[in-house]
Formats: sequence, structure tokens, C-alpha cells
Amino acid sequence: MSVTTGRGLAWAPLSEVDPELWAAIEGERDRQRWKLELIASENYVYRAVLEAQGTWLTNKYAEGLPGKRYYGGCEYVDVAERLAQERALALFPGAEHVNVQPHSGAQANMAAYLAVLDHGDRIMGLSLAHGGHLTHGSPVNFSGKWFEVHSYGVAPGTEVLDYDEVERAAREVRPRMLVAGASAYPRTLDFERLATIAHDIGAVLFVDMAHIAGLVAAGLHPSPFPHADLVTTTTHKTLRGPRGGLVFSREDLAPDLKANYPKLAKTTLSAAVDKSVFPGVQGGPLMHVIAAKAVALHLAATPEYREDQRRTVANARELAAALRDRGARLVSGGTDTHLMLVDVTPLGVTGREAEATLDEVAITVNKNAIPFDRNPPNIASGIRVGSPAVTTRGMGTAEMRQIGGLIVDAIEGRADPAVGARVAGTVHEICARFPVPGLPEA
Ligand code: DSN
Repeated sequence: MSVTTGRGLAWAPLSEVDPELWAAIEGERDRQRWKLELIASENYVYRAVLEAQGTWLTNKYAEGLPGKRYYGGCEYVDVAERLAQERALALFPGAEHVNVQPHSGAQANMAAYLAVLDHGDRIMGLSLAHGGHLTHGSPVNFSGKWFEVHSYGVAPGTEVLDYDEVERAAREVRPRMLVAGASAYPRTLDFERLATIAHDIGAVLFVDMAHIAGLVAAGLHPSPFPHADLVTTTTHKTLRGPRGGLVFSREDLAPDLKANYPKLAKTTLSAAVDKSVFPGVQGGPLMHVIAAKAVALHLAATPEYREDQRRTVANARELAAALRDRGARLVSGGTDTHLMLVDVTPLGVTGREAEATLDEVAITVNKNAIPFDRNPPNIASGIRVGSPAVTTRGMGTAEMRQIGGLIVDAIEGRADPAVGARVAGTVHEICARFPVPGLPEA
């Protein structure tokens, strides 16, 4: 039977059309079900998010914006995109404009830069080695290749940001954009102070809130709105949505600040952001993903979601305390958020060794450099540990204390197969008690 006529291959389920691929997808389902996911940037989406992504909206081209498309037939995808826009703005009071089309956090960030900066402009962000992100100026990333990059870091000793020092550096460097946000910084960020630092030197403040967006939505971390001029996020971390990005901005910059940005001479900031996304860095938006973003933003406005975020933070605190009580060193002494950075060298291992050891007992983390690390990044002295995924599974502080103990047991007993077997068995028992919401069982 033809693929395009009748009920042939076009109608057959994936498991029949491509058993080889299906086996990998089933393997990944089982990995998610039977391992403890502690990677701080990961989470489990709702069934409704999976459903939206699996719909026929994937068939549609919709370059442009709702009501202003370059293709016909957009009446229904316009509804989906408008819902995503309205819900994103409602979830973050003080946000004035949003573009929901970025395919990823990196592309959202690219659009934010392009909206206001020119090639070669000076930016200043948190150093990658101190918890920043590749797209905040790493030399191997477009941000480091396109812009003149300066970094600020955490203070030696406290391992937290010293805002007086950030201010001093910003006044010296005079970047055209101050970049804030992090992927491995466990403490609260003071966006109001950062905005004052940026605006006092005539620079815009760009906040990448990807890691903490869910906490911000739930009122558990100070909001970058209305302080920042540009704000990006991914939708798949604490927000529990599909993989993708959002870029928020003010409708326009204040006139005295705007005068410093020739790119905005004939346009508003919000229009520049939209143009940066398309046609600046992307072509057709992924309408099925935008629909899934709309679902996640809808669910993030519920009391249940806010309670999950509260539990996420409480769980991170308990896990951090459990690790500290067993001899690990917490960078900055602890956490205010969903993640912690754990110096594992007091346990006698490097970050790379800890990651590999924990993988063998079905606990998934990533090795991570710690500030002022003596080891190179591919070895690292730390691991980054996050509570979002295990919290989504329903685990609470009792499980966090237990998991903290298991982590240290596995590392300290790594030479003894009996210890590994006992820890792996306990991990299996915990996973059995907490199925993954939204994940079909085999
Ligand atoms: N790669 C993400 C993380 O793990 O934090 C950031 O983009």
C-alpha cells in the first residue's frame, strides 16, 4: 500500500514503522523511570505538554506573528501563539512584551543580544567558571565571538556575588549590556541592584532567568520584572514545559537609555526583539512547541504548581543539608534555590569521578566546576545537584535526606561492590514508590 494513500505507513504507529528507534525511546522511558534524576536543569513534563507537542500543529508554517503571517491558513496556530503570549505575560507581572517563538534558550539569548547590540559591543556577565552560561560570553560561543566580553565572578571566601564589586567592575569596563543569570549559582540574585548598576552606566540589563523561572513564577525568587530591560528563559527547566525559549522585553527603553542604542533609533525595543527572533535568527516557528509552551504556562499559574515549586526549594535545602552533614562542602554554604553546587573533593573524588560513580548506582548528576576550581572543567571538583525532577515525582524532605546519604555512601564506598549494590537497590525501591507523572508505564 502506498505511503500517501489508504491507511498504509502514514497511519502505522511509530513502534511498527521504526522498531529500532522505538527501542531507544522505550529505553529512555525506562531510564527516566528507574534512575534518580538530579540534573538541575531537567524535569518531567505534564502529559498535556507531551500531547500538545505530538499534534498536527507540527505540519504548519507560520513565519511572522499572530495576525501578521507570511503564510495563509494560520487562524488556529494564531490562537495557540496568542494563548502562549497572554499566559506568559500574566505569569510574570511587570513583563510588558514577549516573543514565544525561540526554539531554545540559546536562540532566545541570541535574539536579546541582537535586539540592541552591534558586533563588537562590550558585554559583561557572570563568568562560566563561576556559574554563568555559555551564551553569556564564553569564547567558544557566538556571544564570545561576536562581542567584547568581560566577566564578573563570585567573591573568594563567600563564593557569592559581591554587588559592590560588580558595580566597581561595571563602572570600569562600561559594558553596553550587563548580563545576569546563571546555570550553576545557588543563591538569590538581586535584580533590582543589578538594574541600578547597569542603568547608572547607561547600559541595559539583560536577565537570563532560565533556571529559576519557575521559582520566580511562584514568588519564591525575586522577579527580574520590572527591573530588567530584556529577560529570557527556557520553558523546560523549573517551568516543566517543552524544550524551548521565551524572550521578554519592555515595550521600549526609557528615552535617556534608548539614546545609547543606535539600533533602536527608529524602532521600539519590543519590535526589535520580534525582528531579532524572526527573521533575525530563526525561520518558521515550531507551532506544536508553542502550543506546548501555552499548556505549561497555563499549568504554571495553578496553586498546585506553586506548591510544587515551594517543595522544590524545600527539598533542595534538605538535600544540601544532608550532603553537608555527611562531609561534602556546599559552595557558598548552601542554597536558596532548586540547585546546589557540591565540592566533592572532601569526599576524596573529583567531579568526574563522582558523576561516574553515581551513574553506576542509577543517580544522575553532572560534574561541574566550582569557583576557583583547581581542576580543569572536564574533571572539575564539583557536582551540580538539583531537586526539580525528584520533586515532580512527589518526593519530599525525607527522601532528600535519604538520597543525600546514598550519594555519600556510593562515593565513599566506591571500591566495594557490595556498597554499590545496596545503594542501587535502595534507589530502585525509591523509584518504584514514585512513578514519573506523565510518563506511561511499559
Ligand atoms: N545546559 C543548561 C544547564 O544544564 O544548565 C543550561 O542551558
